Amino acid sequence: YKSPHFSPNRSTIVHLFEWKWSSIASECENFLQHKAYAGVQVSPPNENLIIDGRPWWERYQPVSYVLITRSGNASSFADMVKRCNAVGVRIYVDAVINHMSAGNGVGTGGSLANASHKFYPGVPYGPDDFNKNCEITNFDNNENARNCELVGLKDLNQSKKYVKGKIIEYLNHLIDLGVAGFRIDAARHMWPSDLREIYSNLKNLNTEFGFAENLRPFIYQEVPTMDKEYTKLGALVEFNYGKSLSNVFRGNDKLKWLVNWGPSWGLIDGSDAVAFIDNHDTQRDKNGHILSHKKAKQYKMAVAFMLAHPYGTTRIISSYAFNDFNQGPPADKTGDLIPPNFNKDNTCGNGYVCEHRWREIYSMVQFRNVVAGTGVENFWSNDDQQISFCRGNKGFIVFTNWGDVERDLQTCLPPGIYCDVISGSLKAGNCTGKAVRVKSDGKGFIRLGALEFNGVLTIHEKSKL
Ligand code: LAG
Ligand code: CA
Repeated sequence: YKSPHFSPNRSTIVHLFEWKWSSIASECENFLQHKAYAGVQVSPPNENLIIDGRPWWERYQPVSYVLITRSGNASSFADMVKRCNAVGVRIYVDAVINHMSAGNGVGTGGSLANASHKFYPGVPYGPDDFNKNCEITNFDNNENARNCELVGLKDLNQSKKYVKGKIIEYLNHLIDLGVAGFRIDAARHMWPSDLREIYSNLKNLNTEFGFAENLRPFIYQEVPTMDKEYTKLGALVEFNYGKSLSNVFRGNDKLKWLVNWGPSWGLIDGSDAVAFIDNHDTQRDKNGHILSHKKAKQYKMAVAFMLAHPYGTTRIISSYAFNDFNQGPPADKTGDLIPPNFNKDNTCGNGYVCEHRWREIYSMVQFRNVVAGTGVENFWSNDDQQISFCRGNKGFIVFTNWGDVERDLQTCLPPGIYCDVISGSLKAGNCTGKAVRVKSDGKGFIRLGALEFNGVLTIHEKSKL
């Protein structure tokens, strides 16, 4: 359950938050495959409660497991998975299986939700399929956190065979359609023993979509603290990763300490971890400690560091712009989603930020693929806010968070002239950014000013002129 089953020479999952299935299918074909992205995390595909004002979080209020949402229906979902797999991009589903909706009403597929009496005829679930009425007040208490309601969401009783069966049926349907795995929403609020049984009843990945025989789905669980009970079952999203790196690149900690980035910083083992800077929840945190597109220079540095470092399975979010917590994705008056449009320079319009289309970010995804299998070597720091390191003899990266870098540094690369893929890119043999001359001893003279647009410089095997 811990392998994402990426295609060869690919890495990184991009969360296309609130995108339509038809837009994701085109994005796989037109952009993601060419930039060597490995996968897409999609918003929950199952029917959700329609909530006034259409906040993004209505999708975390399930009404049934029918595949009808604002992102599309079952056939557009199936078409997306097929087309993305055909170009080597895997699909991972956000699986909301801990609970059903908190409110009464109608779902995106027309099913009723009678939360007051716990009837969800679209599944169907009835009152006996839920835990007691109690609110989660103590996240550290397993009984309370797992058998009570999370922010009022009706809490399913997964210890019931019937409930497990419905969840298994839903996830297996998605595996039949060709998905490669699941983000398990609110995993901390379910018993590990129940999750184990659910996972073990999942089918192998569908070989019709190019997967080898006998592959288990990739499972990454939303668990806020490092917890051995869950790492036994599958991978975990590592919240401390983005917390610590945001702190570093905000200038509250020195870059030089990144020399031992990894479990020495209190992170879980990299092979258990999905690493990310921000997600759809943390980018909306009131305290603002987590870096996001809203603080672009530092954010791009943190993402570049993540993608340059071998730790974990990396994930980035692709956002729409928002001003307040509830604000939903771009939509017209009838509530239909408005997809992004695309500018000449690759950026998105119609209210989408599209971090995954920023040159600094997709160039680092390529860097990660080029240097795969190598380690961090020749870590250098000025004993403060400037660092550089090599990935084997294949790639080299420099950061400054304070002061100008103007010196010879060991790049570990064979002699030649290389194009910095952060300030520009290599196009038809020409470098549109800064060039670095690597001498026969592997050293190159590096200029990276503290006030430049980006605080990173990156060269690698495939950026050689
Ligand atoms: C998650 N991970 O484990 C999701 O990443 C997170 O986005 C989900 O919460 C949460 N678990 C439940 O699936 C989101 C919003 C909440 C929202 C909830 C249900 O962050 O704000 O709650 O989805 O839609 C909202 C209101 C609450 C209200 C509740 C019930 O914000 O005030 O009590 O709905 O009506
Ligand atoms: Ca629960």
